[in-house]
Amino acid sequence: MKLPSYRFCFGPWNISEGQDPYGPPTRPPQSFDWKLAQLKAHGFDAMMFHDDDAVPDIDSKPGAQIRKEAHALKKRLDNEGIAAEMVAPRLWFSPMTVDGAYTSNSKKCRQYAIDRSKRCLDIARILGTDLIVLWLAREGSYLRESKNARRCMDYLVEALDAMLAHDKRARLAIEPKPNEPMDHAYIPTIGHALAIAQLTAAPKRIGCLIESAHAILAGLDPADEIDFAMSFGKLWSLHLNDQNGLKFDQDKPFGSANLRVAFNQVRALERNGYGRNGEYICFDVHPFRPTKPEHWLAHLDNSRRTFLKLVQKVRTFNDAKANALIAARNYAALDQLVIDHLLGR
Ligand code: GLO
Ligand code: MG
Repeated sequence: MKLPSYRFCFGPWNISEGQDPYGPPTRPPQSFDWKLAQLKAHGFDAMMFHDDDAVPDIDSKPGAQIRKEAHALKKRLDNEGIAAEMVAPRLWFSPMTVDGAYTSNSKKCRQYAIDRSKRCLDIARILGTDLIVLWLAREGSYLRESKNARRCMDYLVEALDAMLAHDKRARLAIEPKPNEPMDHAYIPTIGHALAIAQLTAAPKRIGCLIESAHAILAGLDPADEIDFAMSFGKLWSLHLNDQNGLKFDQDKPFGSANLRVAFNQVRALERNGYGRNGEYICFDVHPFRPTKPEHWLAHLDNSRRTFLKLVQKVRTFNDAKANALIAARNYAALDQLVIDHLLGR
């Protein structure tokens, strides 16, 4: 069977070193160059970037220097034949974003977040992508009374509008996540993302990115989120991974915790034609902490392998039989049809 021509990517942070809140790295730090070489050696097509993955120490550099370094990176990517899928402002590391970025209570901090986002837009333009990803990490609250959520919606719209005005061709893909690092995020689901887009000056240029684990953490089925977003033509990027229950964000390999949920995500992508407009399949996955350096990229290779195998499973699923069972309301048999198909008998 001919495999579909999906294109794949990941970010430098997906070759992580193993640190967690309870322990230090378990693998030695590696340079960006090494990570780029790995991406290429493993046959991926594009890289996702945070603004400071592209231009390190971005906050300490003037605009001209940032642009110069972005141009140099673009040259290197071109030489390697690697595309930049998107650029995302990393708005959760700076002392200015301790209590939120766009929704901080401090006007000065909100302005920092907007200015930094504009730099991110400039970098994306230079790297040849119009896609900006907004994971709204600290836009939420640890305690309900610490922020005015109503006012925060205005702040978010203000920030989105400032970005839309800064680059008239840019598209903003909101990546919702219901919690972590915040107790509660203000834009926890795709529905929230698409709704707030309507309050901005250019709703057409705001779409979304679904991450499997984030949907699961919101108590939702990622396949339904995909169908929902794609019925609006709004799924502009995707972070496939997996998640075992309502715990911390685990970023497991795609299909690792629940193969059937993964199968249904691929099914939703296939029936909606994801990728036809140039969208990439991105894996936002991390190595298990005990992983040895020699197996450092296995979680990425495995995620792609599982994805492609599931594409085959979707394409060989007996739809006629399934439809007959649906018509007969024989859901027990339908259930088993899926299980047998996934098990390969
Ligand atoms: C964390 C997010 C994070 C983003 C990345 C791009 O939970 O999934 O990995 O996807 O920073 O903005
Ligand atoms: Mg993600």
